[in-house]
Amino acid sequence: MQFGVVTLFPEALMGIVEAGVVGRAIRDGKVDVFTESPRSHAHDKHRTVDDRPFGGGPGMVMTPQPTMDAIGTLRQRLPKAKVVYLTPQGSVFNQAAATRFSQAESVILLCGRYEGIDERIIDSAVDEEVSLGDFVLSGGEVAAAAVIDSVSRLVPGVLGHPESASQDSFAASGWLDCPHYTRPEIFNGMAVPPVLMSGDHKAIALWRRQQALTRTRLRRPELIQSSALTPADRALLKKIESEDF
Ligand code: 9D3
Repeated sequence: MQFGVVTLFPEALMGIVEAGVVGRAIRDGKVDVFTESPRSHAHDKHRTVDDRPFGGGPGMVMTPQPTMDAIGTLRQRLPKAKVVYLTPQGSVFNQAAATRFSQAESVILLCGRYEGIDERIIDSAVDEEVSLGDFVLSGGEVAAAAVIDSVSRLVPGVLGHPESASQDSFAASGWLDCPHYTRPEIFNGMAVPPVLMSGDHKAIALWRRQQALTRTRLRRPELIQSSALTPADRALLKKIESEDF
């Protein structure tokens, strides 16, 4: 999987993605991340990439030419790549979008700074607009790093067997995960739930499913789709709802 990233902060972007699982995937040649800065395509004395908004108002807007030329440079290497603009105006990124992107050979991610980019860049070069959600970031780099991370995890061979087998929250069931515990058995007076020490694998699986369903129901009720519930889940849910959480 190849990612091209248009960013004014290539070092910051690479600093995030070169850590951990994705960093190893890059070193193993399973994932490639190329950056291109609009700054390299600005030819005036001050290498200007932004200007004041027509119509007035606060902040600055990224001008079309340097950013279009940076996209063009990445396109030479990634001719088939879709261009995805990270923006608060986009549709909210989720695991289904990550899966869809992971099926492509390559993606070009476009990071904005300032108030955003000139709309004509979007009209002429952007295929899709994606947001991380309803909160304000300073630019697209943190969002691009999140997209690269989540998509790379879905590339075959990037996760080792233990990790891929561990059912990721969302991907696996669409529910939140159950709580996890490790040694010591008692920490600051808090014990591990006894069922986890029982060796009864059926009871453990039932407890974990109950915990996952309970916290999903409490924290993210919109994730529970009744059509996806087994009869056992329905019974658990009925019990949870009667128990006045
Ligand atoms: C405070 C500035 N806002 C004025 C109305 C608008 C604004 C412009 C640019 C808000 C954020 C940004 C920069 N954000 C991103 O580039 C961004 C982002 C985000 O802020 N939140 C969630 N997902 C994303 S993806 C890219």
